[in-house]
Amino acid sequence: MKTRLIKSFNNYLFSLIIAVVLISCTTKTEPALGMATASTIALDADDTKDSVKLKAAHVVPTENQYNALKDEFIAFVHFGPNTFTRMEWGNGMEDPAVFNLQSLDTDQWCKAMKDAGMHKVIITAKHHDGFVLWQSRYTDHGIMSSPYKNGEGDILKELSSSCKKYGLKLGVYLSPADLYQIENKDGLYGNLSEYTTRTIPRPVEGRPFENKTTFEFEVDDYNEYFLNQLFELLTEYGPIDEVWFDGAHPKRKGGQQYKYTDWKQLIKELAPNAVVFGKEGIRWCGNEAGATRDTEWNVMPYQEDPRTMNSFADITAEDVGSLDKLIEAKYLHYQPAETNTSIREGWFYRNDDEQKVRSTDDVFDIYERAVGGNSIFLLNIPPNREGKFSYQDVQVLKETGKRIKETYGIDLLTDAAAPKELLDTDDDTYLVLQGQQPVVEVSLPTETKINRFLVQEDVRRHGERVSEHALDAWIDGKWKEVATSTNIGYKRILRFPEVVTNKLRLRLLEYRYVPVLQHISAHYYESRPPVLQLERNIEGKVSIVPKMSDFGWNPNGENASANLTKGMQIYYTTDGSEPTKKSNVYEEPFEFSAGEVKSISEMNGEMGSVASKQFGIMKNNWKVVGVDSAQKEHGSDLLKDEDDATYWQSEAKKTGKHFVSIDLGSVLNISGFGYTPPTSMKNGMIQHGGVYASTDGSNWVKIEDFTFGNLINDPTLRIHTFNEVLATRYIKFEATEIAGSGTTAAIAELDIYSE
Ligand code: FUL
Repeated sequence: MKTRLIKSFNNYLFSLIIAVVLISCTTKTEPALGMATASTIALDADDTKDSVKLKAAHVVPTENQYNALKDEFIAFVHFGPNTFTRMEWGNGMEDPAVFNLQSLDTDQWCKAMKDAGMHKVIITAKHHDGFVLWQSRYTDHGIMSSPYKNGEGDILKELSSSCKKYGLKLGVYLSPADLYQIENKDGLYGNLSEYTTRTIPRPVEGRPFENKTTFEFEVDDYNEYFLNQLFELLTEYGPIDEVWFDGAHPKRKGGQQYKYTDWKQLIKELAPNAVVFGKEGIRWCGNEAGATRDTEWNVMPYQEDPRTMNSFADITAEDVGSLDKLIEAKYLHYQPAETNTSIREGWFYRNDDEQKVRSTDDVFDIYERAVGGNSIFLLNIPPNREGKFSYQDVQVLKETGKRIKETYGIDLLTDAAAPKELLDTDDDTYLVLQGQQPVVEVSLPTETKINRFLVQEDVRRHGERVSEHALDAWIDGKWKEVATSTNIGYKRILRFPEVVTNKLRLRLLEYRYVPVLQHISAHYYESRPPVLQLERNIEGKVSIVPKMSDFGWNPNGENASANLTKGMQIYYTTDGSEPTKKSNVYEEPFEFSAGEVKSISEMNGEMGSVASKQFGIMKNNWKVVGVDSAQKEHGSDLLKDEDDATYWQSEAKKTGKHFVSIDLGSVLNISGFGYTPPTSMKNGMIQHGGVYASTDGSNWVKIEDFTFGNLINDPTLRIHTFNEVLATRYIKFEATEIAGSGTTAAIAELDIYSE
């Protein structure tokens, strides 16, 4: 034991020397600049690939953009008439009385956001329906005409004071699209009014502004209305740190144009710290699902100068910032992405039982991909009709915050030997990595469990430069590569299977100019063996994967629990026995015709729970030979496609009686069947029916009846076993009663079990 200690101390000393040698090869404090930095840099006609690279490496964020990046995890709040009408988009003609708010608890919102580790909240002061949540002087279509506090309430005021109490920044979403101003007869949107010089804010009798600033703009009625409202929002609710301009338009009218350059001037003066979303400040990530790009550069190519542009198109392609794209541009412009999605299915609250809420795994996975992928994570939490965040949402926020704290609040490199500029949390220190092969080596005083590594470039002063990097860990006396990735930028989180090591090495492999790092840290995410899910495809191949969340809205295609539990092992059996570490190791989908597969996951020695599935006979020879009816997109083949997400659904019939008959391809001895109802709708659950057999597909003999209960509340697989094994080639299922007195029958999947 003693010799081991001495040995590891010697190793530590040796690594310390290496680290010192490495540091001495680098310049630490002198900036590594090949030209002046700026947040927008023009390209010239004679720029070459190399000069574009150099310029791209010198595009830096503005102070406001940098602060927005540092906020990392921020909240979105969608609240308004839609919360009460259960619509995603209103039509602008809603009676303000539908916003029947009886209570409001913005402190509860802010506490939940704070617990989640969020730093800012952006509220829909006005969504596309035009209803305003604050006491605007310029319209009656809003909170002032609703029952809330007899028309005296002001949600912005309440939120702004809660934000102060909880130390959160505030942002406002002011929708340029405005259906109320389009639809009502005196509406200003697209009313073809003249552009004349107008003073902002327009004085309103009896309601003076404390802020006496005024502006003169050459605008039409709607732009004036919009500027007046911006003036109210930016001067009467404390500092505003973000202004969110949504690009979506349910409707347009009269060729209405937006004079964004005037809006911008007003924002710059009244809210100097605000970043502007949807314009040159912050860009949309390109989807609303929580999907992230593997490589998210924040230096964007523009054909026009973004500093003077009036309208900005959405940037949605997968590759937007590679060198090949930059070369085609006239301007390079720093513009960080916001990854925006909702914790619920939809942007507005609808209800607590049907509107699914993302799991903590899901939210934490998006957090790591978004924040750890050079973007800002903007998560929407829609308040309910009691003016609160629902219980489930609060729990997920709490648990996500706990995971962030437990994982990223503990830096395992605190006592490590490595360049101190990288280990400290001081934004003003950085490390220039000059030399043939820029490498950072870190030595830990003891063997440490690590599965996350975080690295940041000094984007504020040096921009984003690294385009390829790798991480090695010292294991069994040699370096082992544990993770590779592309760019870094503001922050990159590398996730990899757990290693136990006392030395790490970060290699910067490709870069646009001398790499300059700002911070590194190592972490451990306490992952647990995930719950498994077994599926068989139509070719008969069984796959076993961590269970995907069943959040159906805008799926981002990521398997959150697989992302979080890197380094997991799966074992399985096909003979009915309990799986253990000695069972088959699952590596890839395997062929399996019928019977039970049992599986178990293992992570770092800890075993998960057993997941099993009974697979019926293969369906590739089945033919549906009779069906009473089928709805257009729900044909009868969907009941045998091995996909629970698709289903057969009959037309409606008052009696609720429907049937489907199948040719199994040959005579088989069958012992029962499985019925999986659809989960995406509550219609068509077959709760009672009969099974028939036939040798020729036309003369049927009744075998027995079946009954399934509680299908609406629990729409999962039901198995009916026959009293006796049945030898048949043709089988018919007749639905005689549909749950909830329904009139159509539906089957997501039918399984037939052999002896
Ligand atoms: C979209 C809007 O249409 C949605 O309602 C929501 O506000 C989302 C954040 O942006 O474009």
